[in-house]
Amino acid sequence: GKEPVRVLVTGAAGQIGYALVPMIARGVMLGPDQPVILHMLDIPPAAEALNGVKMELVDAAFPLLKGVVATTDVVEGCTGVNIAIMVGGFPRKEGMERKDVMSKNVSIYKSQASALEKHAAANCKVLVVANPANTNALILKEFAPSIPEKNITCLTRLDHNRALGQISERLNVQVSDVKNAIIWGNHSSTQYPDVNHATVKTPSGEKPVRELVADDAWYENGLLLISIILFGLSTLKCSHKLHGEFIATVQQRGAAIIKARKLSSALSAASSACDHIRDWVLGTPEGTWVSMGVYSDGSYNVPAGLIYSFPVTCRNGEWTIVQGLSIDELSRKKLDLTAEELTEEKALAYSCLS
Ligand code: NAX
Repeated sequence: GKEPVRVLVTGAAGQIGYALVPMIARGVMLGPDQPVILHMLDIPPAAEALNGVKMELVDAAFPLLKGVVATTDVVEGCTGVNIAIMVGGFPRKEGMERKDVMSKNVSIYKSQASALEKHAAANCKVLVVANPANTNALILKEFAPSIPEKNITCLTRLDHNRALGQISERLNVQVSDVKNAIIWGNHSSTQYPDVNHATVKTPSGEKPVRELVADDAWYENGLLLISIILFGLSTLKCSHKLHGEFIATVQQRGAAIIKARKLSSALSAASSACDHIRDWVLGTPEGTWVSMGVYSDGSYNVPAGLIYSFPVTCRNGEWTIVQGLSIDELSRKKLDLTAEELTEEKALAYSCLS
């Protein structure tokens, strides 16, 4: 059989951790023939809860799970890991200044970066989930200079999947027939969910959405047009709800979940983290791209040196930014706006270092 892969989950006693570790142990992340050893890291106040999660992992008797390391020691947690999913962080609490939250997370990510740099396996792949995800990933990159920058990413796949889900719901098609949405920029409310290049599989073949809509400003009201073209006038009765709702719905979805559940997204975040790593390691299907927060090289005139979400394809364990997509004027503004926010976050993070 294959050698086990060591997967670190930080914040493993939290609610995303609780949803994520069984998915990893079942092979959802790395495939049904890939044994895993789970490293679960949390902080001392959560040690007892963490041990409870470990007990449940043992009780679930997962055939692929070859070992569990549950620890509050960063070095022990990071030693030998091939994949690191960074879910632990300092949450923003009521009335806290942005700078104070940033400062806490900067110090967490700075020290965990050093531990990963010294103790992780060579070529360890890192996914940062904890907010502010893009900037935490940037700090991690800065303080782990020997880890290739291509190996440090942040999660925007949840937003990407939310976009696919919204298109599917509104157009009444299977989510598996929708692809190539894009999340640009920050995992925050300035993110730009872009469906200009998305396609839907229909009985008469795959339809690039732009081909179906002549109007360049289709995005604001495009879903209405598309739904009428693809699915007939019967969709008209709910059509007023489609108008301009898409971007806001995707951007505000996290808040809507909190309102409904009184807790933030957990199962969808965990599932999307598995999608992110699975596609990164095992590759994206031909003709499909996904969104990942990656170190910007200046593609699409996004400032280099930010962790920014782009459309990517993956092959042989490496992501590549999809090039050459047309960016209209509305999109350009939105790409720039979210880049500006990330530039400000970066400055704030650096000011916390000094
Ligand atoms: P929880 O508060 O349930 O869990 C966080 C866990 O991290 C806790 O067990 C805590 O003890 C631990 N922790 C804190 N500091 C740590 C440290 N220095 N080392 C190791 N562990 C540490 O939060 P949960 O709902 O699981 O969310 C986790 C993070 O994901 C949050 O930062 C949240 O904002 C972020 N999210 C990011 C998403 C994304 O798409 N990028 C979506 C979901 C989620 O909101």
